Amino acid sequence: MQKADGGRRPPAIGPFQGEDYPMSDQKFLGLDLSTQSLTALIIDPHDLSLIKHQITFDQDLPHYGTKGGVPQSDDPTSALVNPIMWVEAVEMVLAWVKQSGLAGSIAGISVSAQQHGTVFLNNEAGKTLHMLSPSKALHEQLSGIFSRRMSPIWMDSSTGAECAEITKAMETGPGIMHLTGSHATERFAAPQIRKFWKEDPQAYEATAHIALISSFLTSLLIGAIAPIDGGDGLGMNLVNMHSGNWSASALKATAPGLASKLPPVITRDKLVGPASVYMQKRFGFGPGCQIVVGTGDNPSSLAGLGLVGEEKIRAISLGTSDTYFGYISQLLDQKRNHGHIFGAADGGFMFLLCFKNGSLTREKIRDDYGLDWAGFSDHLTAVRPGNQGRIMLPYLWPEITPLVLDTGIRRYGGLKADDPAANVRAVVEAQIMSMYLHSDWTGKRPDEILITAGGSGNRAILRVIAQVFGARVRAYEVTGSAALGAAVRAAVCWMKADGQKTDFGTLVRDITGTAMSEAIEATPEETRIYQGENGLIAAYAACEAHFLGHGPDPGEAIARFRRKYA
Ligand code: XUL
Repeated sequence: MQKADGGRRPPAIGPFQGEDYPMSDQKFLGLDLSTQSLTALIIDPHDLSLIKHQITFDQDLPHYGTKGGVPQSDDPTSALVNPIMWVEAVEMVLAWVKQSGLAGSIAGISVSAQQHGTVFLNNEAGKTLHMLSPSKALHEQLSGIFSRRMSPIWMDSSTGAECAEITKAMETGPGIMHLTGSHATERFAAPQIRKFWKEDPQAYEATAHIALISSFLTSLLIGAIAPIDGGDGLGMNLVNMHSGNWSASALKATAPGLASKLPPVITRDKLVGPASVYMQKRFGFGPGCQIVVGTGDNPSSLAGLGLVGEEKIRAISLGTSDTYFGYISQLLDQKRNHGHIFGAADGGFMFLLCFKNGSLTREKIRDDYGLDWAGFSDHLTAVRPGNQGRIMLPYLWPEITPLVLDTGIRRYGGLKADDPAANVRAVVEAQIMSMYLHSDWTGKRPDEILITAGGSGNRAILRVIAQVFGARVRAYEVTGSAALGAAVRAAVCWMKADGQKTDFGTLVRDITGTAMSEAIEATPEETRIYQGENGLIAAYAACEAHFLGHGPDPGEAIARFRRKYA
């Protein structure tokens, strides 16, 4: 099926070949491309084994000159990555899968990727992906398929003007938030596409396909342009969350001719094609190996934590960015200034708040005071909850929630820069209180919170989360819930197609076994220091409102806190 542009449609899915994989040979591969690394995780849902391999962009692909996975830029609002680096990373991890001797047993694969980043492909892309030569590496053959050399990623916040334009163009209808689940958001695909169209209309014109990073990597696996899933698709400001299709008014507000450059949207996990002939010949996957639609790292984490369908337990990911998220079966349509609705693997939804000043900010404070993580944790525990009303607004990078472009650390309530322990406590309290404050629209406060990603190993940070939220907190000790989510999504979708009984919660519990840490709980007195009347959250909110220019000097709010709690 040749398309007019010379590209090809995704291959027909063909008869499901579950019988090619006897039980002992049903392994599933999750590929998770985060900001800083690419992880391959192989799970076996029958013997419950799990093996993993990771490559880190800065160390393993030094020729791209990245720091934290992104080339350095003088403009703090810009974050662009060469997509061929991701392709080379895929080549490296799949070479590991081949070496592991397990490729032939892999029945299904799915991708998880950092959300929002866009990859712009020319009209050679479809054909080239289909005709790859197995004797050559992926990145050696794909450098000619891009119509834009650098892909904007989620850390880019340079599209304020385009967000305003899109919002205005859509204000006569129900509005962009009601339609797409998010305000026009700097890092989302629509404003990024609009900016590209405005700055380089010719290159935009030469773009035949716009992919998200998750659909781009899936395209590499099936050898054709892959669909976009609703989990990642709702992070574009382009999909109508009520219908699950592209929104005509959002497309129109974004850039001309956009509909023809976008693939179909799939709103629940589905097989999208077999591994391409190239993948079979070069890396040893079997002809029956099926690819499950790729998604964003957050919808994937939701699956990897076993929370698809679970509304009482919420999750916090302490990664490059920190996120607070949870499953919702019904759309929440409260008026709100922050947060997003994305799709979930079962066709339901999830809410998410993203905080850009996550682990990199904690690391910077740790380094500024010459500490290691043990020292950081000691300081964090040494200071009493509430930090005597000393408060920090730690915007070392432009912040997403709330939107702050003017970077820097602001200190209130007598917090002195030369006091390491007070600053360590202040940065962590600020991060967690911001999560609590800005998630007031997400329904009932949770009884339990699961913590994932790099920071989840730090029990001192987990304790602050328990104190601020007043919830039981458990660390999820399989670092990499997004990678596990990718593997588990591949398994659940494939096994269901094979007629086997399975669901996310059971499979994740079985695979992770004892990987959930003992619960950490705070005392009610500790939580009252934050949530009580005139508590630290109220004082923090006053500092934030003052800084954002819509509140009085927070001195009085801090004094009220001190009178009651310090
Ligand atoms: C979510 C977001 C980040 C990225 C990178 O909206 O921007 O969590 O997905 O992890």
